[in-house]
Amino acid sequence: MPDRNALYEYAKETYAALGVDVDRAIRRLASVPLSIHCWQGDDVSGFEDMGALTGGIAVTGNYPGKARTPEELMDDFSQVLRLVPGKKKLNLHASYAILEGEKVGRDALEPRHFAPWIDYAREKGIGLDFNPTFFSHPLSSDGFTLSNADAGIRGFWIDHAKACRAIANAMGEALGQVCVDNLWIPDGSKDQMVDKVGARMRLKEALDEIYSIPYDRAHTVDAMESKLFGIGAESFTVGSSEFYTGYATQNGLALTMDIGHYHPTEMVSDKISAVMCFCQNLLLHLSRPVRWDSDHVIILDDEVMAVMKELVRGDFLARTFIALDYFDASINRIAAWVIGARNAQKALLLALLEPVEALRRMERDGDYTGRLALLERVKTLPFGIVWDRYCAEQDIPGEDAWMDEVLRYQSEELSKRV
Ligand code: RNT
Ligand code: ZN
Repeated sequence: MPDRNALYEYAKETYAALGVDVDRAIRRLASVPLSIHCWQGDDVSGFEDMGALTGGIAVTGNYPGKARTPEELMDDFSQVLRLVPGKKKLNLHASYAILEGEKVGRDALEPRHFAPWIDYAREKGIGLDFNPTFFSHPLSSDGFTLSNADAGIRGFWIDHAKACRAIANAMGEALGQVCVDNLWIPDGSKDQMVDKVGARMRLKEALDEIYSIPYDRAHTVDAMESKLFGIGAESFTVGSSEFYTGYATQNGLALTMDIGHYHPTEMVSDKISAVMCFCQNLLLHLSRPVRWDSDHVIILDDEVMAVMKELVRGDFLARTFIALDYFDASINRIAAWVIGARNAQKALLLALLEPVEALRRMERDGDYTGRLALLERVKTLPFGIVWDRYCAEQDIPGEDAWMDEVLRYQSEELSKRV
């Protein structure tokens, strides 16, 4: 068997013949941050003791070893950091505040309640992203938060969203890199809604109030995430795709697109080049809907690869935030994290290795036969060799080795959590 360097030289030459600079692709890959969600580690439980997960999302499975405390979640995430190459961020939800016995409502959260997370991120040399939590709470039990007809309940959630923006701003300032604050609300109705516009206008006014306070975009960027339906809210969703596309566009905010939040034949990859004509920033939630918005671990599938290709082909990387959003409790949670995070990076590497210039030229010249032939040829290029090299350069276990680390951690740590 040839040595690894010889293999890499072979891969480089193969790509170079198509006009692709592999070293450059690897350098670019290493510079793009991937936001990894904290909530895969504990099935979206958080640390507030609010009881069951609500808001129309669901985690299934009972694989042992779930993180029960901030310390355990930090330990588990540190393990993930060791097994995922590239630049990483930790994505937190407000429900992961570390209150140490203090009784604090979500409307009164402050940056200090996240100080241990900020210290953790600083120590690990990673950034943070943030999300207000509008679910799993008594005041969201009727299915409406920012669009609630009750002014008192609406006000509580407006205050929560404002508090979260201040926290995101503090995180960004403390770490010297932008902290994206992503707003998703579960608001919707199980059965037919008559006054749809009433709910949507209440949401619009709530957002106007929430975003009235300006923050430095170097510290925090505001994003909003639409959805098609939730469990128990199948007939109507207040924050629909059109609603937030309109709001984000009109107000210069970032739009969040979650791969699982559209009709099954709609593809986020097809939407990116359209919304980027109007939106300054895009936040992607990489997820995998199986039959419904089931939030399975992302695999290296057509849609994840197509999304990354769009970002590279359209030169949108600098305006896009890439985040993971899935939760599977039926398999080892560290592995779930690592598989998804590595797949996101693999998909991005594949996109960076695409001979875009050659493909563009063919398209411009009307050579659609050549374009199709090259798109198919690319699929059998020695991508795996480049990926292995990238992991080695980053000092991260390769495909043949990372699972051993997960199993070791499972037997030394996770198996003791009963
Ligand atoms: C819900 C949204 C949202 C959540 C997280 C936990 O459908 O996708 O992003 O998954 O906020
Ligand atoms: Zn999402």
